[in-house]
Amino acid sequence: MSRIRSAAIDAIYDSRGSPTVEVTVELATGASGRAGAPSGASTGAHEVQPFPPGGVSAGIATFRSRVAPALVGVDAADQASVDAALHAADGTSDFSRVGGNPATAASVASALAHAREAGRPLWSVLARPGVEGTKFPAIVGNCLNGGRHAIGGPDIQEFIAFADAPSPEESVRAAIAVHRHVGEELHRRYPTRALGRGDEGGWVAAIGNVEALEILAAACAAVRDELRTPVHPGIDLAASEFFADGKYRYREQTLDTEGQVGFVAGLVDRFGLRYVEDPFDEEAFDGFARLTRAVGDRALIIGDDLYTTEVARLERGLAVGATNSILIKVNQVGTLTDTFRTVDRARAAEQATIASHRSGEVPEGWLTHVAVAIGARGLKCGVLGGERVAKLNELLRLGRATSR
Ligand code: 2PG
Ligand code: MG
Repeated sequence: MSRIRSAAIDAIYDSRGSPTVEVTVELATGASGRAGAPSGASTGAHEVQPFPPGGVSAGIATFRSRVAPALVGVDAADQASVDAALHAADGTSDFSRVGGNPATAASVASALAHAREAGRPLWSVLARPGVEGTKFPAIVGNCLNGGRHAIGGPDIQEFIAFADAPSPEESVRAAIAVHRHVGEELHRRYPTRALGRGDEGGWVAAIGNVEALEILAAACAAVRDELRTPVHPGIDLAASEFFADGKYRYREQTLDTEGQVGFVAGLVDRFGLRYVEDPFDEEAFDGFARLTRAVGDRALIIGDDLYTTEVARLERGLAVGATNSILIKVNQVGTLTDTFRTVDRARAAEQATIASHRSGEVPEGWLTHVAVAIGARGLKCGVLGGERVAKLNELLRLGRATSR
């Protein structure tokens, strides 16, 4: 038994400088765990509410008055009970009274306290049936930012290095090398322009979508040669962000669904993309299915805003063959138990899972443990910036712990 003695909440800042919360859960035995919650910018319409209508301060007040008392006495070793207590204290279907971020922080902090008391790593107390923690995810590392995560960059939100080496060391090294190559090439092409970095630590440059892909694909090819390691280009289009009135509106072109299928399938073949996230609007299950039929044998087609880690939306996608992969973000649903319900369904349906950060992150490593616990195909956590490197470094530690 690991009964919760107290749960305390406080305001902290995320990597964008926006306020969020962290929760500290203390057990009767004295063991404790603390976790912060990240925040998205390109959020899916079907995510839970990150904070109640009054914002962070209202979330903190509600947590103190309603949630903390409800958690006292609950067994932290029983994650389902902890998360049921969070839902009961909230009482809404979208966590709009308590906030999905306070709920996420409490759910993870409780698991951390339990892991600490049990003397086990977090991933091992969370491991899904059949996951042994000896297979590590590929790194999904954002090297060039656009869309909502960058001012003045391309329309496509993320240009990604998908580093799929046998060991965490090699994957991390490759992702960092691609990021460096991209920066060097941007500087070589535009020597007099200032270069910046976006919300997720990738480069930002005033270039078009196709030029960004040319630079990314060349960087991946160079690193494959140099390090003899499998690293391939990928993108997160976050297409809902530039979809309006039934059309995909890029700066250079406007496409209907048919045109978008052809355009993205063409990019997969031209650049050898292995990773394609949210290539259509979040309600366009049919567009996803058409692309998956066309290129799903050679690229992961991933639903993020499409599914928002929600099992009912995943069922809709499975029914039509929308994707072969699903992005997993705990704060899209608010608790570990809700997350694992979706993960277990995805695994049963042989959908690959990608555990993901948010664009506004906290400098903590718990996401890496979630990735390992669910047997994720990928850990999407960016490349540079302390809050991104924290997750990569945690993966290095877990890799070393198993190879010892
Ligand atoms: C995404 C995420 C993270 P945000 O779209 O996948 O990369 O962005 O956290 O802004 O939703
Ligand atoms: Mg996304």
